Amino acid sequence: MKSIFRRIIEREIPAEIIYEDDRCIAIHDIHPVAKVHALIIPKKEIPRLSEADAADRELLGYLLGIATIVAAKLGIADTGFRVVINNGKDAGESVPHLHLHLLGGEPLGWKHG
Ligand code: DGP
Repeated sequence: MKSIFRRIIEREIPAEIIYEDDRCIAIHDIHPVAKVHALIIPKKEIPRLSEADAADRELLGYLLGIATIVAAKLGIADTGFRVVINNGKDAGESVPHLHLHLLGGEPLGWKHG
């Protein structure tokens, strides 16, 4: 079965697209937990970070670079932002298609800091 993000990439279901290239897509999260909450999603379907292999390392770095571009596009590059990957049950991962959360637009709490 296709992941929800695969369906967004293939335009089977709508999303607010912020950025797209041949390797990834960035969309607004449907359930934002911060004033600005975007998702950076690789088109390659890696279930989660712990299942990325050595050949995916360049892509992982690429996604971080795109996160900074998306932060700039959303106007949060100067005020600050956070990039998060939820991996597995304890992290609250709910979509098994790797994605980066980009959070900002307001001061962010840090319970585990
Ligand atoms: P995670 O818990 O790290 O697996 O995050 C999955 C995120 O995906 C969650 O913040 C909500 C978001 N999400 C789930 N379904 C959709 C959708 O159909 N559209 C959009 N834009 N976001 C979605």
